[in-house]
Amino acid sequence: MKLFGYWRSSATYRVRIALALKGLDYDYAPVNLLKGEQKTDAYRAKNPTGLVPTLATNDGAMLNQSLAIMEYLEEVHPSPSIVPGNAAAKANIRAIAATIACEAQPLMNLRIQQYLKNEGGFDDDAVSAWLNTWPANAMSAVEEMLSRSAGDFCVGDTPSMADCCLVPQMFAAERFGIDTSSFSKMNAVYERCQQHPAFEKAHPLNQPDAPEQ
Ligand SMILES: N[C@@H](CCC(=O)N[C@@H](CS)C(=O)NCC(=O)O)C(=O)O
Repeated sequence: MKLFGYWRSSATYRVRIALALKGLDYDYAPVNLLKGEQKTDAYRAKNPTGLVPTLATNDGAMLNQSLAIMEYLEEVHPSPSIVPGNAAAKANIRAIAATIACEAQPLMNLRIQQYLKNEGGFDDDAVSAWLNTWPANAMSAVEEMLSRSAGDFCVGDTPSMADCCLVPQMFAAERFGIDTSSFSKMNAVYERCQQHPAFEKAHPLNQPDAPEQ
């Protein structure tokens, strides 16, 4: 398998965690978002959204969308599971993952922040207010979801696809100055995940395209 991604991309980070939790090896092809490599025709031929990640599978498929890629990994390599438990637990895992991937992260993505600044006339304070409203609202919903489902991890005591989404979201929130101080459950899970070897392996700073400093 080959993963096309970027060290600091939260959607790529999700897939890296899933690959690491399942103990799967893969090649890595960096796509430099700051240089706009995601917008080239060559990359768009692999992923029409012009976003990372993309996973090229061993049997020639070119997969887009981090949630779909993680579901693919679960189908093809079911053990260890990243969607464990009974039907309700699985639904909770997918709901937390979707709330982060569909409701929070898209509203703080690079191209959205660039549009707010370049086309919308937002200064740094206005962008910060945006981030602390829209993505933060979705994160607040995740905090409530965790109060119903969390054990050591987002749902129960096993790391799952929900944690694959939560950790990159918390990392990005730190980076963009979203106030997470009231999200005690999310912070507890985030801290626990960071002690886990799979999450450590997937950390942005441990990727080959991360800058040395
Ligand atoms: N829904 C997509 C989101 C992908 C996404 O937003 N990727 C970001 C990095 S985390 C990206 O490629 N941004 C480049 C840009 O905005 O130009 C997924 O889950 O794969």
